[in-house]
Amino acid sequence: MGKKIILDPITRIEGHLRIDTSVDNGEVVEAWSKGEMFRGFEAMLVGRDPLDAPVITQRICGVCPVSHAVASVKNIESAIGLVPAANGVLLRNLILGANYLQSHILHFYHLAALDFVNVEDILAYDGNDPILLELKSWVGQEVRSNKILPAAPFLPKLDGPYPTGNPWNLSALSHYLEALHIRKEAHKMAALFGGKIPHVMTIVPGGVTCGVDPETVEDFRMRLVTVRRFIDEVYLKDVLAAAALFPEYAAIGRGVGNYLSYGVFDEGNATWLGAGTVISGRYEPLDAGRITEAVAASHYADRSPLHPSQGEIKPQTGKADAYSWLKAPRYGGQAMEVGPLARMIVSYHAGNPEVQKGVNSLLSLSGLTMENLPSVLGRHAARVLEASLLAGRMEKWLNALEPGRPSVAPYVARASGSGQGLMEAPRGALGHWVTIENNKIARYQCVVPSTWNFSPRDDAGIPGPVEQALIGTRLPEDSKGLEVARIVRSFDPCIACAVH
Ligand code: NFE
Ligand code: MG
Repeated sequence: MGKKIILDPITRIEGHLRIDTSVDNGEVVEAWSKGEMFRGFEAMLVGRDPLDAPVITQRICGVCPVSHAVASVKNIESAIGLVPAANGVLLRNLILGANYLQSHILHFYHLAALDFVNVEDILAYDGNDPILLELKSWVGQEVRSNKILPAAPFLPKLDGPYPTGNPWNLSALSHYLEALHIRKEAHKMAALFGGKIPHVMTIVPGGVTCGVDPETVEDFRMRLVTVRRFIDEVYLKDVLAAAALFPEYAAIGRGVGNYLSYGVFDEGNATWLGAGTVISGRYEPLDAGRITEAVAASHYADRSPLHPSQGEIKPQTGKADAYSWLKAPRYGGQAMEVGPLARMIVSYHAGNPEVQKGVNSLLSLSGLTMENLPSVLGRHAARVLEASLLAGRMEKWLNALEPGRPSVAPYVARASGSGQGLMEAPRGALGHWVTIENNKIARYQCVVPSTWNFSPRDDAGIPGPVEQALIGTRLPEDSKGLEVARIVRSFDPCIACAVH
């Protein structure tokens, strides 16, 4: 006799996500990913000046605003034929890089790692370390009052097997606190060149308005050293510890097996992390003409499927068979996984030597293999690898800045045109498309990383990547959905972005 496991809402993520699963004979046989809200950013942009787009689209999200700023200015630049200044491109990489580091650390320590931590175990520890005492006081209060305290978001948690008496529990919780300070450093880095964060002020079509001041460059460099040390000495070790403690998660949450990257971090005419797809283990260059969005299972009356340059916004409640406010992006009709794992796999197959070396070293350290990299553990491992490689690369971009040279090219408006801005946000492939008519935005469409990963079924009935990652998962008899939550969070969902 089958049963349903419903997680509603999924907590410790961005936005409103509900996951339904049908379980038969201890196995997930069906899964539905449901975005539970409508927002309307694309509609708000119609009729506005194109220069409003980077300002407004950043407000889609407080976690990845820099990505929307970069996608938006690339989009406008492509529509009006503007080439950004070299310093501006480097500064964008640095602001975006700081936001990536912040986001990856946030995801591991503050959103996902608690899925694997025996929080109450902390009460059994002896010692006078101030962090231990602080943790014990919070967790003790939570356990006694049996409710969530604002200061300590560790409990309640889903029932299930957690490690007891293992140093991992203390390590993960104390690094939860340290990671808050490290994220503050990363935020300061983004604000040094971005003016403020979240929602930076300086990224505009043509470049970055803040200029290159040597003192600010050195301030950024010092903070990067701190963040990089944390990634290489703490974050990486904690991911490896989780891999050693939960080896079964190398075989859980495999997913769709197709990977997409638009490429990110501009360097000359190329990107540091490359664009392309890997389908059935084969690399192909990116063809942006193959991107579509379908709405058969989505609450929209749009025509379906459509290329984003022709995208529509016709919300429709009560539509038969619709179960999500996300659309269903597809590439040549296929569901594609996006995100750090996809970027590492695409760059690896495209022959990026730095990524190949990093992936090979990660596999030997973690005991993972190329075959089980697509998994819950593989996604966490790919994320920390990317953070580590990126922190190293940012040093190069800092060194390439040229004080005294312009960081922004003059903006000359065009009355009409159309453009696309493709880049990679921390969570994966992000595209913005614009049509300008009579100096105003006539159409603006975003197709966002979590829209790819958390998409519902498409017109052909093909489930989205997360739905496919859940189907086939074996669950213990008494499961309350902990395994489901671990798979879902490995994709780092942001439903605020996904619906926009
Ligand atoms: Ni709201 Fe975002 C990232 C974008 S995800 S976090 O990363 O774009 O869908
Ligand atoms: Mg959209």
